[in-house]
Amino acid sequence: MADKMAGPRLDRRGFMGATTLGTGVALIGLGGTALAQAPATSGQVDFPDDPRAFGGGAPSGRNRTEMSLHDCEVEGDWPVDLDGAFYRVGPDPQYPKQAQYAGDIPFDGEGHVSMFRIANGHVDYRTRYARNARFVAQEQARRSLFGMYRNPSTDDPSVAGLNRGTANTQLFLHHGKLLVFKEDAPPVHMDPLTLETIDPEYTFGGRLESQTHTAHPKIDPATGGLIGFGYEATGFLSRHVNVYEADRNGAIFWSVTVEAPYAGMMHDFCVTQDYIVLYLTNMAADAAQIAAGGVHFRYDSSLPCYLGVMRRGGDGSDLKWFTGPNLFCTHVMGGWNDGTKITVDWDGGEGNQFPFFPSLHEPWDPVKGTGYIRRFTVDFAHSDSFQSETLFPEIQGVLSRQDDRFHTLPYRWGFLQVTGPNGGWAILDHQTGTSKIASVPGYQLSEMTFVPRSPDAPEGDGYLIGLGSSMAEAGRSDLILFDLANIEAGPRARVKMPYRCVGQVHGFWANARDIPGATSA
Ligand code: V55
Ligand code: FE
Repeated sequence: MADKMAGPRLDRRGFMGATTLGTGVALIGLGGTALAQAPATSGQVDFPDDPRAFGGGAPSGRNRTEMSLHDCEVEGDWPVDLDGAFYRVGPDPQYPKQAQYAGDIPFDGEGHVSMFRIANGHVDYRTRYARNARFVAQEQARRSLFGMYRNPSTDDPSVAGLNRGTANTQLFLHHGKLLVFKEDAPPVHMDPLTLETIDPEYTFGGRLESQTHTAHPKIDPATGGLIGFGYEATGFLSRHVNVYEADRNGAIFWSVTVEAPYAGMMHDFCVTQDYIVLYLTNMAADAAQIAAGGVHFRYDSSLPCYLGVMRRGGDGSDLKWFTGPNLFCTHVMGGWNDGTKITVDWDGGEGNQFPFFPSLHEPWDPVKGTGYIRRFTVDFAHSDSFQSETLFPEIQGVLSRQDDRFHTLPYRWGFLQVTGPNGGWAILDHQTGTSKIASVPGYQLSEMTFVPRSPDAPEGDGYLIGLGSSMAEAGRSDLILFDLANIEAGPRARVKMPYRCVGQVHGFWANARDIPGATSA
């Protein structure tokens, strides 16, 4: 991929590029500006050669192949008692865009889900597209019918009013269902073993009030319940945010709709035992840009970002929007509350972290876009604004994670995707304030997911799992497992894939005991 990109593109790639989106996805795009030499439209499936175009450049920028590989080749010491599935999802362009939309951004690719089913030291691999309304319509038409990222005015008239969701960002196993998310639509429900699409628009039995759903819901470890939200909840460009909680069986028992100061990207949120913590970034929905045929968002550094806090289970009237140092935060690492005092850790930059969305006031700045762990603190009862402190200043990265069994609670271990040439997976110890980096020489690593050594293992006792791309082998993929008890020894085990796997944004680990029908072969 790198060799296909010229000059200034290298900065962008060095910043987030393949490190963020994993194998096969070049994180570039012109965000609404037409390419100088748009490819001619024809009936043939012919992706543009220009790597800046949607799905363009080397074939590794897309995959499009639904695969099954029974009994992959494994190396090293796969823990025989590890029994579960590692799921991943990312955008994988189904069709080239119509010529005038070739400048669309990678975030608009159709969601391609992959699964490594791991049991008894054996690993089976399977991938399937999320067959939602958009995918099926385009499959039948044998061409792209949707225009720019989250801009329905650019769609083919034949798909007017159809769900535009791409199911390409993150997935969760909850109440036995694999739910695949894109933040502008309800989830797609897929079978967690076959990856067959069961419901292209899952609404929790009709009880989801929001028209949208975050890619980053949370599971409360105390109850097993699912807490999620949607922004632009009551319609395209609406300022409404819906927050809900479902029990461990997926029954929504709390749902409240509140209003944000403006419509902007709210990618992730934090749930504590007592509070919901929203974050509105100044990646603002831009009606004028949308009307002009561009992408949904424009970065507006003059707008304040807001931390929105309300009690869980209330009617939403206690919601307070706090301002603070105007940081562009994207992913929550962890958070908790101690009485009315709330702490939330994010990865975040001083400026826009997404170079492919247009900026209103200034050119994209790679230094301001660089992510660090930002600890936000606020007293719900007494503060007028929130405070921020940068933790682990020696570590720069994106896509922060934790041992998800400790979300809502005080936590010790955090993980971060480290950007730059010596990239890898950072392991952050909040108790000692120390950090380590797990890396594999010659490999570029995608986002990692924490895997508990056993379902009841102590916090942080387990593994990090994720994909690596071998730079010397044209990006050929290994599934890599580090044992957190001994990262210095390098990967404890690998799956050697015979090809470059489909790219990803995020991944999720599910234990076999939570997957209906999973029998250890
Ligand atoms: C993100 C990803 C998206 C999106 C909005 O990583 C935000 C953040 C893959 O799509 O549409
Ligand atoms: Fe995300």
